[in-house]
Amino acid sequence: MIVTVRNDWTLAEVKALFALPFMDLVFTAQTVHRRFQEPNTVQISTLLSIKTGACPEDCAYCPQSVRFDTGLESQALLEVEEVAARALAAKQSGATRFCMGAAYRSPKPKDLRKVLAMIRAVKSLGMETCATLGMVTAEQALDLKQAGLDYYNHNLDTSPRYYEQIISTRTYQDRLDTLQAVRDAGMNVCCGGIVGMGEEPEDRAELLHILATLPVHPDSVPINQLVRVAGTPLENAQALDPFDFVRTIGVARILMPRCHVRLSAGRSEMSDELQALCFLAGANSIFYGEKLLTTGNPDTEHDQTLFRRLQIVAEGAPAHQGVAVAATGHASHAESNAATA
Ligand code: SAM
Ligand code: DTB
Ligand code: SF4
Repeated sequence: MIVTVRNDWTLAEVKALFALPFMDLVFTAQTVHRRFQEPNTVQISTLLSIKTGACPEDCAYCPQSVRFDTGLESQALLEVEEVAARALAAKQSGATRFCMGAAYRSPKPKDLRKVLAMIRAVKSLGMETCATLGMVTAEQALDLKQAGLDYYNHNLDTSPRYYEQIISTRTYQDRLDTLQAVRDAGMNVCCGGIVGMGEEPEDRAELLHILATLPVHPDSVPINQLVRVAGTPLENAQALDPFDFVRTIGVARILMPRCHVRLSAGRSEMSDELQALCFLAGANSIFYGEKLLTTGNPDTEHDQTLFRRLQIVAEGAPAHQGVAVAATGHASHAESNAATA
């Protein structure tokens, strides 16, 4: 099998991957995974909500929108020292990347200055830095890059068609513009979406098609399963067939062989076996720590046990630290654009 990194996938090809028999899809995804990624290795990110709630946007999935009564307590932008202390604790428990999330439509200049100080503080701990602050301009993206921001997370969330039913306060094009500003500033792009919002299978295919035909594939692709939060318009969304979640991971892996596919929100509702299937289908990144932004995530002890049971090691962490529990004995990432299996 010839495996090449491509940006010219057609929607028909993406749909054909989704239509593969489940075992064929997982087998193909794992084969691609092993050509481009370190097997048995998962990258560990920790999330911190640095500004919580009272967001003016109307994203129908989100507990932080000011428009929905979810009982969430708002929290103003944290102090730099507190963020640095939380990052240090995350590092000590095995995380290599620290992601700071803020419930903004887009950051105001005064707030951005404080976030830049947070980025410098986290970077000085030797961690990779990531932020998700809503829309940013080209100038703001350059400021973030200069402060030492490695990754910027901004999701497309779903297909353009279904997006219209989920968010009205910013357009799909706004999101693409932010991604371009981030790319142009030289930062790594972290961009994915949410599944289980009541979308059709075609919407999942279209989302992945758009991600896989961006000028450059995102470096990280978070695949979130909707966390159905009471008080949001999607609180009663129908649960997705777990195999369709795995299919989404597998197709993302095949389309974007070099990226980190992150098994993101929704792990608290997944069995260990389902998570293992996601890793088999090519997921190689997770959020680690007992909270995502405002909702729960598995206990760290539980994740450590899961990693030990699956002999998964944390990317970039020495074996004695936290979740790094075994050695893989495998060579480094495949480096060429095309590999033959
Ligand atoms: N406010 C910024 C923005 O929207 O770009 C950054 C924070 S926002 C919470 C980051 C991402 O979290 C969203 O784009 C969405 O993909 C994801 N998210 C939010 N609520 C979620 C939920 N209930 N379930 C799954 N993912 C969710
Ligand atoms: C992403 O794609 N998922 C994370 C991160 N990027 C910022 C956020 C998930 C949020 C889940 C709902 C919550 O905890 O508020
Ligand atoms: Fe605000 Fe981001 Fe939540 Fe949308 S997803 S309501 S922009 S915090």
